[in-house]
Amino acid sequence: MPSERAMKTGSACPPPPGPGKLRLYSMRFCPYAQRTRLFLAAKGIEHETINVNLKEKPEWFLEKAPIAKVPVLEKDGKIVYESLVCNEYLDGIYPDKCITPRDPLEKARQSMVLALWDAKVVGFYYKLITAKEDERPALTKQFVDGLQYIENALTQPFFSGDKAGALDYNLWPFFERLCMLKPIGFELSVDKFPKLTAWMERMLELPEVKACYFPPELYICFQPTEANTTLGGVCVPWVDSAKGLGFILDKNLTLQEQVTSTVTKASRRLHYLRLLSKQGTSVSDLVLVYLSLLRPVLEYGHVLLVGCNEELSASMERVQKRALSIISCGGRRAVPNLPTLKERRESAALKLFKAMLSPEHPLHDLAIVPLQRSTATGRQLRNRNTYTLPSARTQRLNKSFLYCAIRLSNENA
Ligand SMILES: N[C@@H](CCC(=O)N[C@@H](CS)C(=O)NCC(=O)O)C(=O)O
Repeated sequence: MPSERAMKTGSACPPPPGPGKLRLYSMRFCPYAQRTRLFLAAKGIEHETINVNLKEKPEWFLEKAPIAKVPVLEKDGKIVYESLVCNEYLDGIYPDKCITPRDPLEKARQSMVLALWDAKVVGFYYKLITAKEDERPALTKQFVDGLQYIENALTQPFFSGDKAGALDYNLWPFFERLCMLKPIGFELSVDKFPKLTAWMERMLELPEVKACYFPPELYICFQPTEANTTLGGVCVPWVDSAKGLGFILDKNLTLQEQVTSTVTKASRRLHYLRLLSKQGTSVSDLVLVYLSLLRPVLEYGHVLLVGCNEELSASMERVQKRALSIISCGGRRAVPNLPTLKERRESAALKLFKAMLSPEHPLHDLAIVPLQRSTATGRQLRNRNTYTLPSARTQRLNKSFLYCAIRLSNENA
């Protein structure tokens, strides 16, 4: 079983694998490590996996693997690194179900296609992921031109012949990740790449591919965020914090902090309501003041608070109750029934989500990401009115606007 948490700097070196046991050092989302995971799965090799945090590499990992990259194999005190080397090594020490071609010419052919991949495609793929908007058209063209070489190299159902083989497994991880280019406008089209798209469908059916597969939404979560993003055709830079209408929105801001800040600001404004009430302002005018001066503070960006807990929700609701109590002079005057802030939050979240489903909406690209599932070629598994909620890795994600809005939409479908 892979170690639950990736091991990082300062972690103790795990004891070596027992005699005859194989260990893979990996990183869950590394395409190169996936090459080796595919070989291990296809050959049915028993092994253990240790995931390594590549941003904070453990000291012991650097000692074992001077190249400092995954995948790395360890067996009987011996270390092997580099994905292609690892895979050939696996075929060497576990000769059953040999995947590497034995015929020298076929082996050379497969290596040459991989060389084309390295020279003409993969670099543009990585550049595209982090490219600025104005760099994308040229990079996309180079990427598409490079892919054409790979399309042309596919002359049988699989790159390796009738069955998937080394070249298929070594290329596949990058195709599984093509979904990461969708938000920036690239999709592998059937028209332009009929052979590659059909190959992808075939690959997705293989048990070894399924065993090592991650759905698009997971890759998109792990996308580097240095790149600018486009909303409604406008390039929007990623920032760590932004100020607006007296609020500072920070990437580390918690729902608790945001709610506390809005409640504090709104509560201060109750003072004006009290003054106006003492001066004999009518109920209807006081309600107007509440609706235009106070409630907007409580509702600033409230769709983002749709997943907040009961306690936070109640603290906002209390401000509205105090306002209504002031307007009603402690219950002596009749006041209109106002919807709860929670009801308004949920209906605003639902309304925004529905609007985002329209391709014209500037936030459309953000809405469709969670709705794309498992098919790497971009088929949407969308059931007329309900949407499949992708699994959320964290509570925070699960409580975020899109997840809550999808749930609300499904409940209302
Ligand atoms: N040529 C290597 C590339 C492996 C590679 O780039 N792995 C990445 C993760 S996807 C890595 O370990 N990066 C760590 C680093 O560069 O510091 C192979 O085929 O194994």
